[in-house]
Amino acid sequence: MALFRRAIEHLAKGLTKTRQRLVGSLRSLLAGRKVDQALLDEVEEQLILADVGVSAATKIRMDLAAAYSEHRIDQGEQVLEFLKAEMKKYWPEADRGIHFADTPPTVILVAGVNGSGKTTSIGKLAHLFKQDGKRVCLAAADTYRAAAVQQLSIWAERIGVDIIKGTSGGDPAAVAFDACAAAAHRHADVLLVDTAGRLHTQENLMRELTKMRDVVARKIPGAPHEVLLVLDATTGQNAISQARVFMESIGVTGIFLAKLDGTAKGGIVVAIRNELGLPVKFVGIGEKPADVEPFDPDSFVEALFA
Ligand SMILES: Nc1nc2c(ncn2[C@@H]2O[C@H](COP(=O)(O)OP(=O)(O)O)[C@@H](O)[C@H]2O)c(=O)[nH]1
Ligand SMILES: [Mg+2]
Repeated sequence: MALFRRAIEHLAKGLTKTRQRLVGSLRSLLAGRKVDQALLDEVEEQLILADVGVSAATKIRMDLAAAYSEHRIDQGEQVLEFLKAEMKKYWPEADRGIHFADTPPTVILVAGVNGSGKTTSIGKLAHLFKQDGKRVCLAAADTYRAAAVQQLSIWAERIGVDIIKGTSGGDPAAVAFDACAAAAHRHADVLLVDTAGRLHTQENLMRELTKMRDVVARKIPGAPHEVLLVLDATTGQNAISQARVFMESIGVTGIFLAKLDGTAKGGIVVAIRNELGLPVKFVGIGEKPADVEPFDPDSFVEALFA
């Protein structure tokens, strides 16, 4: 319970902008009003403004309208309670945890466009896993930019985990391959593989990532055990279309939603669930190693409405 509360407080801080935007405006809209169709229209509009996505907002409005006609909600204030309960139900069966390999190392490929927050999110995950007592290795397979390798090295040093690097400009798949061998040799529990987010063309990037996937699978049976796609929450609906491309090409198993602290459009979490059907596994809420929380709908919704 104490842990749950701490997660909510931590999340609530990260969700300040979204809460002010979404819940703040809903509260003032709903205060002292009786529910009617016009009010429900306004609620729907606020949800869309917070990037919940049109289809999710429409569905929520329909559920609200049904509850209204069945006299389950009548006062504006009850709408908030209804929304809270409704949003918690949005992630019923989703598998949010990391699938760890039966035989370590668990290989986690981390993909996403440049600047989405891959390297930072890898640092946070490494920190989280290390706190759990796991032995963590990082693979610097974004070999196209020297700065990228250096950035990951700084994180490795900061957190105190191993890093496997290749030669600058070398073959990223070769780095991933060597990192698998090294991680197994060092009895690592988890290997986090950083990848490039941009090549000359999107096709090139997807081919490169697919190759990396295949190489890793050849070295360690069952790998990659997770393919996490890092999305930048501040890019709103753009993130959704990006995700579709990655999903088609490399088979994403979950989302790391970064930079939730930097946006008032945190409703994107609902849109991801509704439009992509992919589990958000972690959210990033700042730039420090500890600024990450495993995604859990109950604590997320409590934090949003805190
Ligand atoms: N506020 C905030 N900034 C973040 C978060 N995650 C990453 N960033 C910042 O986003 C920028 C790009 O991150 P980086 O990890 O280099 O992205 P990459 O190109 O995908 O590897 C950096 O300035 C990070 O500090 C987050 O959760 N919150
Ligand atoms: Mg990077």
